[in-house]
Amino acid sequence: MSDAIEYELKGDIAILRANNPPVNALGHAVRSGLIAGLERAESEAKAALIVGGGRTFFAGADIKEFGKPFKEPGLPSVCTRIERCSLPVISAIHGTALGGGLEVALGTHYRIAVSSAKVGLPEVLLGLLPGAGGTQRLPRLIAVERAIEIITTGRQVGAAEALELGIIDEIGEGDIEEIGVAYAQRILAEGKGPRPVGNMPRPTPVDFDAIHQAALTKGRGQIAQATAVRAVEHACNNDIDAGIKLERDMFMALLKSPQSQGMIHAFFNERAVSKLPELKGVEPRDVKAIGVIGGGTMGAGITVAALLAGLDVTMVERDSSAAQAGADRVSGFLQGSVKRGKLTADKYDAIMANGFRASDSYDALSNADLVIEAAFEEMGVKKTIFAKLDRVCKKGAVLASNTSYLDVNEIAASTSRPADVLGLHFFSPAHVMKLLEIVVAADTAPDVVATGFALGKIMRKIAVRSGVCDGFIGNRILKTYRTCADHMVLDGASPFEIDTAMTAFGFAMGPFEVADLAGLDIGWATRKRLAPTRDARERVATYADKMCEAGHFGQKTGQGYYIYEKGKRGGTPDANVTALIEAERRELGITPRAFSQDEIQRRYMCAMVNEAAKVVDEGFARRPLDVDMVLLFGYGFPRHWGGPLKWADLQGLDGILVDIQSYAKEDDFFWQPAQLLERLVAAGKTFDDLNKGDTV
Ligand code: T1G
Repeated sequence: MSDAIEYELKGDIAILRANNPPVNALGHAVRSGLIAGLERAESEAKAALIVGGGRTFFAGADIKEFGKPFKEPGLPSVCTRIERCSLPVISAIHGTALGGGLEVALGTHYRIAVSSAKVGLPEVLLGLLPGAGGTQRLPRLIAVERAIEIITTGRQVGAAEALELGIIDEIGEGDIEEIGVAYAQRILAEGKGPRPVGNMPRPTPVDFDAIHQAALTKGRGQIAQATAVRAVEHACNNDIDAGIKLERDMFMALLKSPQSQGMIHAFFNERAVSKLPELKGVEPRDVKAIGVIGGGTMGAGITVAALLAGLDVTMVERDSSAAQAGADRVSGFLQGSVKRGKLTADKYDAIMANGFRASDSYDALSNADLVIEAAFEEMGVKKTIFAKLDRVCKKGAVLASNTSYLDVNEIAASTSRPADVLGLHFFSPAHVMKLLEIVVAADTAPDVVATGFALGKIMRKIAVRSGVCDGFIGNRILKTYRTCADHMVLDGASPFEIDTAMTAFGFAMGPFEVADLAGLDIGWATRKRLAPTRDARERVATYADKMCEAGHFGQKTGQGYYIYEKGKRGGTPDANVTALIEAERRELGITPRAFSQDEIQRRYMCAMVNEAAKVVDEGFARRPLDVDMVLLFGYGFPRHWGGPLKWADLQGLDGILVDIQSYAKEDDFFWQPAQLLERLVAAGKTFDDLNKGDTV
């Protein structure tokens, strides 16, 4: 017996206990151990119990095995072997039974869980579909529409809902193994034998064509969900063995798809990104009470994110009325969490009574372990604030700025303790967006960097290390691909065509819709800030300045690239913008030309990849995966591509370089090929090779 599955005979019950920490992934040793355990149980027991050791039932197939040579027994055959066991087989579920874990449970004959357990088939979140009978057994066990919803969303289902749906038979309390043994003994006492799900009637067909189309539309380019719908359709038209074979073929096809490679890249790297070798063994400073300077949208959002993470927060504003306004904003955000069921009313009361206070005095920060400044984006304001913090904060307090582009080195220099200063760049709305750029200045101490990452973990953010350059990682790259979009507008594409093209690529919104949402005045201020040092060769679209001069800042003024009508979702393209663009083309002597959707997407993405490669090569991002995680969690990059540099690897870097070189013939200032990209192509390597430690 492999020690990945421990075997223990307890009376008439053979216990097969998973022992593959941390999540009992169904690797080869576990799969072999299950088969061996069943064979032994059939020789000496009257029932078999499958249970997870440690903190959880099986969390699914071992994703680390994907892409490696396949080793029998495969999970589908393990589940079928369980189902055909001559003894009744019971699963006892705690923690999470996900993917192949739930498929193992569906292969058993009876299922019991503790109330805190969760089950699910999240394969679509990896660009896959359940590949070990999940699409065939679940719709036999529960209503087919419910099965499709669970499979195509990949969501986790709590024990109570699982019981109500029929996924599990009972909910028990206490030690999972004791519950499982007692349930198995009861099954025997009641004279119950095996109850194969696969022998249950085929599910009743539903309108699969309509559901398939809806899955394609909702998936915005993703294919796994729609493919899974067709797999469930096979369950309606085939016996279990034939259905499982068809499902496996579909699974293997998806496993080879670029989308699955992209989503598996995202899965592992959203975890790897905050594990920096340089921080190994570096102890973060203790953070329990934090201060937030500023009660505006960002300050209140950061405050709420910290409060929801269990931190004590003191907000400081310039005077008592601003402090009250900030407190009201915090209260409003938290009441929104209560309304959405993310926070109980009692917890809200406790936070507002004990965990939060607003003040107009910096003295209130004298005990803060860490302070985050979220005030007006102007260097003079920041320096004044940090000088005050330097005076009032205790020794060892970490002083952070939420600035989105100002030089953190300069901010640090306005204090007597630059080693305690870093940037913590949150993304708006800060209590919703997962990304946190940890901006490390020249003098920032390693344990202060570690404290930034520890705070990110407490606040359940995806924390990414960034060096200090204009825009750090995300906004610097955004400026480049946004400029590329403006160049295409000057040359003939419309903002609306570009938005359509990039939503077809998989973004939730195109760049001009995003600009309208964020506020056109932000870009306007940036263009004015950079104008004095701008290179004469740089092409800058000025039509947008005319929109801002007319007070059209986007959604907040009801008009930007689009016209927004009260009560109506989305906006309507503004014909005035088209007129402004045409006028600018005439001034520049440009004869507009057509852009296909493919060309728009290709240019946009090449600009993004090229700048990202420079950010990595210059050391502002530690690895290509860091850039991928920034774009995924801060800029709505479609997860099924894994991030811009994973997308580039999947497309082929040589083709991307060729395209950039051809664009450079039109504009060799904007399109300067990244040297890292040239080196990778010359060496026949990928960005992922760099993630694995390769160098070029
Ligand atoms: N395979 C390999 N490693 C895994 C893993 C898995 N399935 N799940 C987690 N890990 C690693 C993870 O990378 C991390 O590693 C450590 O375990 C702790 O994870 C045939 C084909 C279970 C809810 O998609 O959702 O079954 O960083 O930090 O926050 O149809 O892990 O420590 O080195 O996330 O407590 C389907 C994925 C697979 C579940 C626990 N299953 N995992 O969350 O810990 S495909 C999934 C999760 C499949 C079949 C198909 C979460 C969790 P490291 P963690 P956590």
